[in-house]
Amino acid sequence: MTASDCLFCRILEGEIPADVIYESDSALAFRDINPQAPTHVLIIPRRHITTINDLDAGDAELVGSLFVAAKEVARQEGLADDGYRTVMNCGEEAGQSVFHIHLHLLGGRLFNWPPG
Ligand code: DGP
Repeated sequence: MTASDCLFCRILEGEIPADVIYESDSALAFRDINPQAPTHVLIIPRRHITTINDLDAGDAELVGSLFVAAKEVARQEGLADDGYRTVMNCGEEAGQSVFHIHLHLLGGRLFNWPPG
């Protein structure tokens, strides 16, 4: 997959609009188009990585930066004290539909466990 085929690469390039709420050198966060909670934000790396299966040891810092971004977005959105969920789906059976890794940040309601 090239950047031009990837929806999230196109959002990163500004070719497709998104409601961006946080940016860092390595990550971008924007509101999910189909929210599953009052707050539903997607945090993506600026570099295209298709799935978790494609990660290398050298990507550890990049993946960590997604969680640092999640913490900051949760604070911005007022979720830090009550709690929130982070999820990264890998592959079709887990529900991954966009093949550029992304961390879902969901908050503002109660969540069940185990997830469906
Ligand atoms: P997943 O199913 O884990 O791959 O999550 C993909 C998410 O991406 C899903 O919750 C819907 C969201 N999404 C799909 N297309 C767009 C889009 O064009 N803009 C935004 N903001 N979100 C999108």
